[in-house]
Amino acid sequence: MTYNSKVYQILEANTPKYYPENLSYGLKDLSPVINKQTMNFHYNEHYKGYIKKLNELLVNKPKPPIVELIKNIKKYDTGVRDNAGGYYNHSLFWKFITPKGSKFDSNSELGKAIKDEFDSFNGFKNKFIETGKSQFGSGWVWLVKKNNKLEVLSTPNQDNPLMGNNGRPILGCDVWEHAYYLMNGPDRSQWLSNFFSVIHWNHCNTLYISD
Ligand code: MN3
Repeated sequence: MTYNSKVYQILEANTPKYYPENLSYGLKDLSPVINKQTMNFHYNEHYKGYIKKLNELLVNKPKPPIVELIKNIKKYDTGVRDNAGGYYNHSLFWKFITPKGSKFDSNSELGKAIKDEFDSFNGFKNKFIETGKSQFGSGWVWLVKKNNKLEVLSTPNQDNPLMGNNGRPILGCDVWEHAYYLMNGPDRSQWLSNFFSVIHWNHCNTLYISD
């Protein structure tokens, strides 16, 4: 059979391209900050749902690497924006956290940059919590690196800072109700505060120094 590039392109375009990231811990391992039921719904229902929908929306269409799609989101409609953001944001989020957290190292590159930008770790923590609390409705709060500086900002829905060229995520917290309601009810401040005890600071530092 001769190689037919047109047929190959059609097959390629129809192949699901986006897959869930595996978790490096068990669904119950973040408990009590994130209980097993929340992790199960969040990972198996919400996260996999965004991926399934994204693959469906882009069937017969090019499927670039997810970070490229996110950076070029203006070329796509709202459905792709929401589901691609949901996929990418959560893929990042599962790695921002680890059972019991990893110790914040004030002598790491990220630790020094946080002190430079926010005066102290607590200055940063307060700003992150306050920004997450102030995001009206569903969204995310982020620590980003932009022009070699750190900034804290929030995004609505499943938007990612890269969609608006607003910096590269170093840390982010999901402030959708599905992320915390089973543990914290409507108390988003408590969720954001508890989130600090499961942050994977070693991973965040690796992201910070990686460019
Ligand atoms: Mn979520």
